[in-house]
Amino acid sequence: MPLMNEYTKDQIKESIHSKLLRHYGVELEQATPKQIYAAVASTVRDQIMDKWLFEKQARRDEKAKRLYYLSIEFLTGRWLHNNLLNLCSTKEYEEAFAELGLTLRGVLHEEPEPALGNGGLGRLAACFLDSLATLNLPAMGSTIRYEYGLFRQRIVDGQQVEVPDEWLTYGNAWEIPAYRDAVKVRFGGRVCENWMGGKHYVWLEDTDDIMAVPYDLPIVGYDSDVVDRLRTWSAMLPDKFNLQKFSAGDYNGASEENDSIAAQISKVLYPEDNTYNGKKLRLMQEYFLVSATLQYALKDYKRIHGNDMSLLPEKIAFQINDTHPATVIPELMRILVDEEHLPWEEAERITRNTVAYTNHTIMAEALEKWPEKMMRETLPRIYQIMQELNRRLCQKLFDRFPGEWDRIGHMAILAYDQVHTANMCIAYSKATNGVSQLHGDILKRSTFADYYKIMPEKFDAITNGITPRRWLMLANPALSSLLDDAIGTGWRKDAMELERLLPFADDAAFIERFAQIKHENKERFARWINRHQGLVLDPDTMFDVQVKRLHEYKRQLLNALHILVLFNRICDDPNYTMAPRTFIFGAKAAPGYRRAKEIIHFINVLSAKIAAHPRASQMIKIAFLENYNVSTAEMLMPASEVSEQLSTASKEASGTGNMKFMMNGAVTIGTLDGANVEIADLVGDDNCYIFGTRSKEVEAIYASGAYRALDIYETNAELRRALNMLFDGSLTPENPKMFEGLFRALVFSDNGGMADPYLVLKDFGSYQSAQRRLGNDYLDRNAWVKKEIINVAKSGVFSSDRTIKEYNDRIWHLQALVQK
Ligand code: 26Q
Repeated sequence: MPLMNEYTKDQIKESIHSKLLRHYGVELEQATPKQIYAAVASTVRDQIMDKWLFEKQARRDEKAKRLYYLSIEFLTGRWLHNNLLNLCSTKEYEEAFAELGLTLRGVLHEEPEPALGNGGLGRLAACFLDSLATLNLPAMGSTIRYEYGLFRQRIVDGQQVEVPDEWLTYGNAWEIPAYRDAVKVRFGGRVCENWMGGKHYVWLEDTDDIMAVPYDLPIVGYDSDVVDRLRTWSAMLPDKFNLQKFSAGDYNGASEENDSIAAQISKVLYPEDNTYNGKKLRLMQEYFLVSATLQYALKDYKRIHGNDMSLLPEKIAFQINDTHPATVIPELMRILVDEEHLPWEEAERITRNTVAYTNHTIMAEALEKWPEKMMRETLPRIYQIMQELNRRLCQKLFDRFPGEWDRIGHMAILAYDQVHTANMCIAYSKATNGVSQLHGDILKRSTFADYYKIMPEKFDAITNGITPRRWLMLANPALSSLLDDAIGTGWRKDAMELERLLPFADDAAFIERFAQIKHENKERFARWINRHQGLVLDPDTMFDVQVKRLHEYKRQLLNALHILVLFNRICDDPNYTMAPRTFIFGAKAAPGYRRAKEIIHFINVLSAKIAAHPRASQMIKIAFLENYNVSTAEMLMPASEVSEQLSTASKEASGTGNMKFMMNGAVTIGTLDGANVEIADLVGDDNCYIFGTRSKEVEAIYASGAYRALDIYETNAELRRALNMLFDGSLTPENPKMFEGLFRALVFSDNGGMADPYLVLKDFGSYQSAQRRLGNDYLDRNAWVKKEIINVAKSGVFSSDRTIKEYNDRIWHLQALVQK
């Protein structure tokens, strides 16, 4: 039973007026849009606070177990609309706004975009919090309060330009500082030890300390009792600088040098996605998050459960989102051994049973491996503990694999002068899970096969999910109310009820209404992108969409080359026709990822080339969306008809954009990779377009090296012609060789590696025929809409509520807090 905390329309109006007056000394008429937004947000915040209190009290009264979800990224998207929705108060606010002469849209627009994440991994964390709160489970998300989130992307002359993301300029209306939970995080220093009274004491001296100050963001569940929180830690200089160093005459060391790095810790989110960069500041960010979170978690534990640490696994779960917070393991050991004076074995038992690890990638370049030297210098005690963890692990490995040094080296925590964080996470946690069924299988049979052999019980796969609140109810209100009319409102709490839509896939009147809503959503998107970017899109063309981070393995290039081939056909054959299509791209490239930036440039050059061709531009348009982010996705998903999921099979651990498209009715064209495999199983061959090399074959190709892109280049004339255009000047006469690098990477093995490592050429033919089938099928409008309806009907399993229930049943075992 949700608590009674709804505000009436009149209370809302009254609150907005009085906040404007008291906070800013203005009447509504003089207030700026930002002030109005702030007054509204503050009103909603008041409304959240009684549930917030309930969570705190209930958790204490019931001595409930709590989850800490540690993630270096939380890509939450804007909060106001989501909070109104989850409080079930949208209608009252809309009515109040109408009487005040405001619009919901206008107020929502004033909220800055919180971009504290790169992409999939960070967005997943945000969907998980929504589901945790909705299911009334006690949980805290924990991350860094980056002053600058992911850069904003501008496209200038077809190329990406990065602009700093100053999202905190006007403050954050949702955050609640919790100064009394501020803690000190210690870096560097010397490890000291002593034996006294039969006990071993270890401590650090001369450390460089940084204060971690928490700011909490309320996470409102949908129609639920619980408000969870996302704790964001901000780095601050301790009020007194390092006195010892100061008195030893190291003035610079004491103030500027160390302090300047300290000041940077929560400054900016690293913009690399799926790549490890080996920077010391990144390691410091990770440990800063971990140490602050653990210190707080244990303080809270003691307050509720007392000083007996043995109960920890029953009262706390730490879920680590990829290896980025991996130092949870040695940090927990450090606290239990050095500060709580537990025997090593007992500390190890507690740690193993409290921590669980999710892996999000098999890409070698994304696996974190820290130089041992950097670890020793930055975190000397943590490094020592890693050595001991490693020693004990290797002993066991040696018993199991005597003499197999290569294998042991491969499984060790410390080897070849590097710290292998993934190995530590597997060996010293209670569970390692992949994020889709296929990804889980790959972890077992290849990436972590050796570990799977000796600890099979730890490995699992829990397929990712997305919250239907943000991705269907908030993003697509028109479809949501059509669903209510057809199958009742039960799907809003239990997404599996969407299956009840299946019979409507053959209902002519329903098909008509569904199609109309898709069209209106396309119009809405076209208006929106016109306002924001000046692009002109025709909603009567097919909207074919690929939006995600730019990465070679995601193969935006496959899509673009296919468009180039279509373009050439139109140019060659005056009678060539096709159903007009708008190809929509949105993607940010990591600033240092040259190849990815070239691909963005290429797409934009191609876009301009097509636009300049009188006949081609009637049939094809490429729209490159600037600064793709959560808010853009919310507008775009409901307007999409084709979802492009083209990753080289085995490379995309899951994908979650694929799920957002499906839930809004877009039909997938994709490889059998990540969660696409599950989408294809659910909807069947008639309702998606699968192409390309299967993951096992891809693995076999990588193992044997038996693939020659050049053969395909030589035999496929159409493709060859398109590829030649990358360097023959037909696209960029002013600089003919502009994209020669792209060309060479696809056809030649310049750096000793395999040419075309992501198999773009190999999969081209198969992609082309899937596209041909799709294009033909689209012409039968009713048959196409039926596919869209079936996609929506089958998307319920991708609700993150299902994902969270699986995590909870198999790993966390949290009890829901319910209002009695
Ligand atoms: C690591 C070290 C230093 C700097 C950056 C990083 C870093 C940052 C972000 C490494 C990886 C990431 C992001 C990874 C990511 O988003 N992975 C995606 O996770 C999704 C959720 O599970 C999956 O659906 C996607 O398949 C996967 O690519």
